Amino acid sequence: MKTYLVTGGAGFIGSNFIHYIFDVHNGDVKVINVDLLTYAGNLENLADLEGNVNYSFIKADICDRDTISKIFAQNDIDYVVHFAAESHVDRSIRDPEIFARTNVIGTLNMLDCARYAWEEGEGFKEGKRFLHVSTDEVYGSLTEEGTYFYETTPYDPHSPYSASKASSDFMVKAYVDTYHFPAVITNCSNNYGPYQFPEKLIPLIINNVLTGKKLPVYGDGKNVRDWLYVMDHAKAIDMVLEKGRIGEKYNVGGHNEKQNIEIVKIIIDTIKEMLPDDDPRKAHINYDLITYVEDRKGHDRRYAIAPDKIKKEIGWEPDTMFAEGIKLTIRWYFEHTEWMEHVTSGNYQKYYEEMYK
Ligand code: NAD
Ligand code: TDX
Repeated sequence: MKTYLVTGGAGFIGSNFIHYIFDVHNGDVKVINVDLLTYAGNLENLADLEGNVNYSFIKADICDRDTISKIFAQNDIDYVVHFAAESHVDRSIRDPEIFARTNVIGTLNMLDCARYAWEEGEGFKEGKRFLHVSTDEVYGSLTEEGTYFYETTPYDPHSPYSASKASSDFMVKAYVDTYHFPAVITNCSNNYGPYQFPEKLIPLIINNVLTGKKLPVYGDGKNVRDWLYVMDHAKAIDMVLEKGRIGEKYNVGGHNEKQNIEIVKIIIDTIKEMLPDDDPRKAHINYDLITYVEDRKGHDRRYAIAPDKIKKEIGWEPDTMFAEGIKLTIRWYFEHTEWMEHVTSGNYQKYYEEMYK
């Protein structure tokens, strides 16, 4: 049975990934979830795993060398899956420093603690893997239609967020090149699905439609993102851990490019379609809620991933097409109004204190 140290497992993708691996490996995995529980981390996302002997949670900062090295000393970790990060571009524009601390220094600390724990003779113990979860934003911005980000595309980050992720990717590369450290990197496109914090476009729009608020669209609404259902990202990570070559990087994406304004309209239409006719909210849900607002500073125009390498080398394919994934996501938010209330009201802290008192 493999032991996974998952950082940032209480966040959006991390919590979906933990559910995914318990499910796909029939519970035959051991997971240690290390998360600082910032505003973006929520243990409610994993409430179903409380009491599972193969799952444990440790509240810790990835920058804290003592605590992280103790976790390595006390557990025989096979795989590190490193999600923990500050992840929101708009926050990075307002407050860049925490992005450098968490994303760069935190990644360096995780790498170095793993290096010391896994060292054996001149090399590293057999079978160990450090998977660094990165983003397509490190490649910069595309303008011409039909062009894509490949693994060989030079890095050209623009926001403090993407610059911090690019720096952390280079730190991973440095560990591979210098120490032959057993790391791989995945660079994924925009994810959507359950448990995503409502500061990101899709859950923000769903929540605002359901509560009758304006729908803020930055600039002309024609910026393009390449959307992937979060469980398909989890599947890619699981497959790269098993089959990826050390020192390689793998782009992850499902060729699903959409302009932001298209996304907003799809969500409005889908919610209208899914709500029962007698739902009083239905009458107020229409395109008039769309409000064009000031553009994001340095707003990247278009992202589009070429996933050829992961498909060819690893055999990964996405399972959930957007038309289905967006319905699954909206349904999840319909059914989890309490979750939304907790994460937007600060009640979550109360939940945490009650559970861990
Ligand atoms: P998220 O913001 O939902 O979750 C981040 C998690 O990290 C939270 O649980 C938070 O509490 C934790 N965390 C933050 N600082 C920490 C620290 N110092 N120590 C320990 N834990 C800390 O983010 P997400 O959207 O789930 O993204 C996860 C990873 O995937 C990030 O590295 C992000 O760059 C990458 N990524 C995200 C997307 C996307 O579309 N969301 C796409 C590609 C890659
Ligand atoms: O209110 C909004 N209105 C709007 O028009 C918000 C929150 C966003 N937008 C636009 C900005 C982007 O063009 O929608 C697009 C998507 O925005 P975000 O959801 O903030 O995602 P993005 O900036 O593309 O970054 C995301 O994908 C890559 C994640 O937040 C990153 O963590 C990931 O690395």
